[in-house]
Amino acid sequence: MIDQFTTRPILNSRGEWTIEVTLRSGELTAIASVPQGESRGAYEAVSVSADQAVKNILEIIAPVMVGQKLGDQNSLDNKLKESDGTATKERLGGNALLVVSMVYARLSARAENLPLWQYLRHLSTTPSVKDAQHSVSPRLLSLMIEGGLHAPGASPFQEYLVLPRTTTIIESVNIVTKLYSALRQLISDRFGPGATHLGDEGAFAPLIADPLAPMSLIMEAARVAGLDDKFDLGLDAAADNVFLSPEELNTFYDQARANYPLCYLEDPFKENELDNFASLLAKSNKELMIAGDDLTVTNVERIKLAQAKGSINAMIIKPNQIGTVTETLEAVKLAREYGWKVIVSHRGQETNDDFIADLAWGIGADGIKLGAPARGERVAKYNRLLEIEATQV
Ligand code: 2PG
Ligand code: MG
Repeated sequence: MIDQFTTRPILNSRGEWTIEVTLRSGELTAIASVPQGESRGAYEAVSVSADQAVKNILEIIAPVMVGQKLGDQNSLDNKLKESDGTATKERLGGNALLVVSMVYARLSARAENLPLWQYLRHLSTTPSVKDAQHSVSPRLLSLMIEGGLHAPGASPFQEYLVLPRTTTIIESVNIVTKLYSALRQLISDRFGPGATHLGDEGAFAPLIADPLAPMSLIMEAARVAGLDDKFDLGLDAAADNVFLSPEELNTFYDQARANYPLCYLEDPFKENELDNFASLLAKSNKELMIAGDDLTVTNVERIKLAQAKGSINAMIIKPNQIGTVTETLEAVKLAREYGWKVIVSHRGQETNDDFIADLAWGIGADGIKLGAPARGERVAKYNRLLEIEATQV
């Protein structure tokens, strides 16, 4: 049973306020905190200010929570949704609801003496995942070069990612750390040591106008490090913040695919351009993952719409886009029914909470998208993935 509940504002990785909640049940304690998006989709759950979230949690949510039994995520999340009562979570805030939902999951896992990923696996409503004792490691999508809203002045596109061609996290991390280091050297040699500054997610953000140049820099660094056949490339265009026409974007994607081993393309068009997504998917080979993020916002209504239009074959999962753990799992279930790949993702403004690593493992995600393998709030997730992998038999 929950007997103590505290919350307070803490800082996120961009020096802005977010919220942390501590929950106690007898001797057991769990803590959780929530991230915040920078390039947010218009259909995401509404976030309120950290001060308002603390107030809402203490005055409205805590009285409902204290005395609740642990281990019933579904009914807890339903109570949270009912207390808010809006479709967009605008009354109490998706951030206020999610941090409570997360900390409840973590404390429930502790009460059942399970690692969080296993507790989440038991909740997973996808039969093949639920029954699996362990899973293949999620594929890493690691950020090497960033731009867009995360590094204004650099590339108009938000994220140049690498996806190691290996089956374990440890081998993947070895590849991305070597590549990150080679890339730092290359950028420093080519543009001067001052050019190795970082964007908000810890990746390099060189001020080069040609949007294909980051791909060639990554491949050049890979050749130097002997890694050029060890990964594929990915791009999160975050197209809602890119001022190019759909025709210009299509030309760019054609060029990128013709010249680089691109296997992943996220938000290639704006969130309301479902038909443009669909045309790109129709003309692509099956190997290219075309993922919705701002398009789908972990929301079953948006997911159904994207399916009806034939827009995507992969989807980003971000719990704070929707506001509770249960709704996150419902979104995963539906995406799986449609045969899409599912990729759990961090956010632009992170905390050291590593919940998403357990989530990725728990749902048997196809991938997990993280920042660069540097900076504490990003490294926390890598290290938790490594820890979970080390316990797999
Ligand atoms: C994205 C994310 C994470 P943000 O667009 O995929 O990289 O960014 O949290 O700013 O929406
Ligand atoms: Mg995105």
